Amino acid sequence: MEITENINNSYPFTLEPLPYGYDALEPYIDKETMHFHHDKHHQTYVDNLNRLLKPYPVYHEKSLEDLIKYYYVLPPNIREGVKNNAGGVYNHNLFWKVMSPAISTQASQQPSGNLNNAVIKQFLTFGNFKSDFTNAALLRFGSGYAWLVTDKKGHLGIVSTANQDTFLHMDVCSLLLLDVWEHAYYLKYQNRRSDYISNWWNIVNWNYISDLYDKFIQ
Ligand code: MN3
Repeated sequence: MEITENINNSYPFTLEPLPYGYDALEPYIDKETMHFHHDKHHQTYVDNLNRLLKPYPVYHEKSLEDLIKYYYVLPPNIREGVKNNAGGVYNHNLFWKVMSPAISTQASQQPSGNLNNAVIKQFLTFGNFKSDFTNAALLRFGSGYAWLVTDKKGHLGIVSTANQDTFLHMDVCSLLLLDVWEHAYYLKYQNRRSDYISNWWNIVNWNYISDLYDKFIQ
């Protein structure tokens, strides 16, 4: 399923703007971190991807998703670079969307509808789910992400990936992801990844994620 709503989804790729202001996720993620994370790190993935593809017009029509899924057909000298940088573009496009400014109403603090039912069925409580996801994020060695994914039948899975790997080669939909690269939290939290994670739950956009789930399951 194509869940990246990039208006320019082939070469030259452009940086998707944040769907909210740089300070919108305060106090959980600070404005300075968002500027660095989006304007520098995310932008660098976009720039590197364009630089690698520039000499190869034959790949200029390929979508971001296809470049990631079929990276192995690319020339060997750009193969790894395209996989990593296209993954970086794709994952950050997803990451901004799963967050939203903190809202104090109880309803927005957890999933709703079908997704809520699936969480309860598989994890018994929302608290268990949060704790499993938190562990996946904490135990990710080095850089990477924690994910909540679903298959077409609506079965949920919590997993973690290294670097900028994606789930595009599998028949699952990524619902929720948490960036645990140090660049995502170091300015505010330094080495305290666990504080970053526990604060991050306040800004998860459950309305968006519950909607994604409904669209993907059959
Ligand atoms: Mn990042």
